[in-house]
Amino acid sequence: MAFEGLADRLQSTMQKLKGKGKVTEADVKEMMREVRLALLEADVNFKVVKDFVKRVSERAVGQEVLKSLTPGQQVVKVVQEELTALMGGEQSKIAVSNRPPTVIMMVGLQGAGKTTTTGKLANLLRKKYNRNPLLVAGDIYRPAAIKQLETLGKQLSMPVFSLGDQVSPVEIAKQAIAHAKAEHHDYVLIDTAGRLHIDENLMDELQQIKELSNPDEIFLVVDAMTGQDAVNVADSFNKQLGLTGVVLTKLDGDTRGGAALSIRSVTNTPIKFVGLGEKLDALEAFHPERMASRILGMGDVLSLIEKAQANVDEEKAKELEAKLRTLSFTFDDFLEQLGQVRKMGPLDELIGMLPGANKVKGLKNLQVDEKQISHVEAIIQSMTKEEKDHPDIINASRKKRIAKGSGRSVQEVNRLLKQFEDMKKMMKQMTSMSKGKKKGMKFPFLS
Ligand SMILES: Nc1nc2c(ncn2[C@@H]2O[C@H](COP(=O)(O)OP(=O)(O)OP(=O)(O)O)[C@@H](O)[C@H]2O)c(=O)[nH]1
Ligand SMILES: [Mg+2]
Repeated sequence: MAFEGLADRLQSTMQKLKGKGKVTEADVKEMMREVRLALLEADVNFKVVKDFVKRVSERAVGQEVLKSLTPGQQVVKVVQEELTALMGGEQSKIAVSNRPPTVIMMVGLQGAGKTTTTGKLANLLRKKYNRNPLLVAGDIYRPAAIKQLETLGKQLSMPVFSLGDQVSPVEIAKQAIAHAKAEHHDYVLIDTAGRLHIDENLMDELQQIKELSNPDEIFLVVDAMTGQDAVNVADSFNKQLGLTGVVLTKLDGDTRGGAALSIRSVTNTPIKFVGLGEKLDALEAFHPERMASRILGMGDVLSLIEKAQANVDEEKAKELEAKLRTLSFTFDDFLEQLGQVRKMGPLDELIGMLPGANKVKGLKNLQVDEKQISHVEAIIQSMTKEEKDHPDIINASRKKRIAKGSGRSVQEVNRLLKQFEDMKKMMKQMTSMSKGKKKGMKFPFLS
């Protein structure tokens, strides 16, 4: 998981202070030493670390913190606020031109994820903002580049504008924009060629595309795994071309986090989106505050709720909720719910968003095994309709049959039956507790 080392270290440092009724300047100093090391180890730019530590220290030894009733918690709050500020404070929105189309240029080094991100962004623009983007194949240098974008366009059922590899990218951009106007596309996303390092010829070309197409956004796509290099790359691109935003890709890998924490301060360019996987829906708007909370183990409940809303069928959720209330919830419903939770994404990513997930022993190391879910599904699928509706009829010989049918052991069948019973009990308590109060969607499987 990204940021794991940093999150662990910061959280254990904060933990020491949190409960303290009295915090001294020496305590703060000690904590800041650890914070400093944690950030450096996460590959955060040293100057950024220095400024950060200075700001937090000044605020943390301030009267309003030390004299407060909960100084430990106040210090944690200061760290959270400063981490948020470090990553840009407010979420940065994507531009909308008042003279459509809005033109976005994607630039960056080779393999950073430009082409993939172009596809993902188009997908997000359509899905979330109801837009009608045009993809533009502006990389004429890498042999398979045009084909790659066309394949993405096909997967998305979206048009890709291409003039082959014999027309200059500047001309392609120009014609693409004219085409977009004629066809009423409201966004134009121009994929450009990658470069191994900052290369003058290609930079000139980007400059020309920029002058001619007058883009509303120039997004630098950088690989989060490259840490400090990503920051340097962002700095030079920004100086030479002027960026409006950064897309940080491959945050699904185990990046230490340095790039995410340094880019904004070093280049004064906001991170606008993050890439969280290879699939076309693995792009999210970047929220500094949520990211800071996640790093500090306060959870990212907002993102979790958004994910649920985007992926869960609301009608089905209501139906399930009603069943839970009346306790007529069966194994078939359970199966249905597993499917819904699964649609939200890899489980360990979801668990990472739960508050305190890092602290619960076992939860973190429990590599939530997608396989285990398949096992649960297999067991339920081996039950008869009657068994699913009335699990109490499942006796020893039925258990054996179910185990055999699903290729699992009788112990596993037992465990699932027990979990299901426990869950129903828990729901019973919860529904009697919250009678009358309207609750939102529930995911007993996760809670
Ligand atoms: N895990 C993960 N992989 C990603 C992400 N974004 C892109 N990739 C992968 O990174 C590789 C390179 O992506 P491309 O989109 O081709 O990169 P590019 O910048 O267009 O590369 P060039 O055109 O050669 O300069 C592909 O295998 C992508 O699937 C991400 O957020 N997470
Ligand atoms: Mg590419």
